[in-house]
Amino acid sequence: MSQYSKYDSEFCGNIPIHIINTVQTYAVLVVLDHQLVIRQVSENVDVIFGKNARELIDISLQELTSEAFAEQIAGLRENNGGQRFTTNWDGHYVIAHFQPELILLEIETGIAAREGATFMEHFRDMRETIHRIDTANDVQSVCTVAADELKKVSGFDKVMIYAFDKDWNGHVMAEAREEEMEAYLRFTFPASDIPKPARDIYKNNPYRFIPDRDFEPVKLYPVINPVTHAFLDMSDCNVRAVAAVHVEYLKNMKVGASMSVRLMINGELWGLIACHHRTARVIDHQLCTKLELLSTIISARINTLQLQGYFDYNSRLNNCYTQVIANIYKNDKLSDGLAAGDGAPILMNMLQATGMAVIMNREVRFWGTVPSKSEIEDLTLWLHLKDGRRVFHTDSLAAAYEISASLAEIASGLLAIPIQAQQDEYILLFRNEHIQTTRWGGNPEERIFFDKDPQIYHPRHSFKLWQEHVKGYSSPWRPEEIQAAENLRSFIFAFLSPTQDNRDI
Ligand code: BLA
Repeated sequence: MSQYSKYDSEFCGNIPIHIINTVQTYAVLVVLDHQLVIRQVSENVDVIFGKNARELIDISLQELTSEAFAEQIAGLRENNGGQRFTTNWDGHYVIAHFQPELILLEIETGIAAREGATFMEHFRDMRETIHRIDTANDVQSVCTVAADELKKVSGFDKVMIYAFDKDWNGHVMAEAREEEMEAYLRFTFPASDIPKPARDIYKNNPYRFIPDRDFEPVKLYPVINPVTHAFLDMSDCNVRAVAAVHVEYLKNMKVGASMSVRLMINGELWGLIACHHRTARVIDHQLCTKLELLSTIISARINTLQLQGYFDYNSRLNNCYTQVIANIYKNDKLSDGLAAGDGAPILMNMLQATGMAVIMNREVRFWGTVPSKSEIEDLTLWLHLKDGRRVFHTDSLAAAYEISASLAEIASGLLAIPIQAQQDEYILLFRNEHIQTTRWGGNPEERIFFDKDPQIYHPRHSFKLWQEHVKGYSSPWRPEEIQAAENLRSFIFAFLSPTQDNRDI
């Protein structure tokens, strides 16, 4: 709900997660200038290189690793168009990131499996999963299949498919979990749980991996990057340490390890694959890559089905629209065309209205469930003050105009198509109230606790179901419906304009 979005933009959104200046322990970070000289490192470098951070500063990558590896990194810098790249050195997975002045190498401390499976073998493992995702027939089924399949592929205790709404609250569409874990299926989580800076990072980085919630953050040495003279921008860095509020959040959720993989549609974050494990769990980089690949297949399937849905919906609208116009022509007069035969029911069906009134020639005609004649007359007086050249629409008449609860029940949604607004002539379409129930994961009003010191705050402790019922709204008018109503308004204008013969007088 929009009243909860304040914390996102004004509060949680200000946490500077990209300059946290510490890393998690599953990898070390080596920061080079473009001459491939080491300028900054994480203080755990000794785990891999046997030397402390100070000893590595100002030596070349070639000296630290090998000529071949340094050449590979230089080649990637030239040819990779700034994209991150995964390679390996001495049995360790390495992710390289290229910034204008710096190159960041994340080197995993674990040793990768030497006997890597071939691409064919990996593909064979995933073929059935891909087939199931690709043959799911609606978005909900894709999510259900994806949660089940990804739990099997990843081995996480719980996998959720999480979809964002227009206010960036997230809805758990599907969940596959170990029985003992708390169920979040069909729960909604407020936007502030994943604030904008955290969401933005998925644009460049396909996943966020936190293998051990209880890691001891490791500092960078030196603290200020000597090339940029600023804190290191770690936005794209996987091993970046985790904001304290989120560590606490994971603790409260009893999650030991977490991984979230983006679901992107047309360059926008549509949702996340949220994976939880009850204990700490480092997963192999190959598995991260597999989940990244599957996430693109899931996104593509959701995109296809959504496009198919828009197409089907628009075809239905166009079909109804043609029938409405044909009926007006057949009857020669606008009022008869809208009222005679199936005219009104088709228009109501086209715009999914539960009631309709046509106010024309000082007459009011009704279909379906509508307000009383005097209420409609009051409404038209109010509409008179609006821009009579455009369609007016609202999904909460109560928010725009003072109405009684009983009127809200039948007319929370209003779409007014002006016939001749100066003369208070309209087609009014009503939608009844649709009480919206949101199943929040914990009371969203209590999602942040402040300490006595207001600088210190904590996330909520409970994610138990907290239901909210919002009254006074109808289902929203879709943009395609508003466009169809605008088209009808233009048609009516043209129909009435030439001679004015076509109307009842
Ligand atoms: C990050 N919050 C995140 C992330 C997720 C969530 C997925 C990305 C990191 C990760 O994968 O663990 C939230 N995880 C969820 C939700 C579900 C889930 C909703 O599984 C539901 C099933 N968090 C708060 C509050 C603030 C906050 C009150 O609860 C701010 C005041 C911030 N969340 C926050 C921050 C990050 C984050 C700053 C980024 C952490 C980081 O990347 O360092």
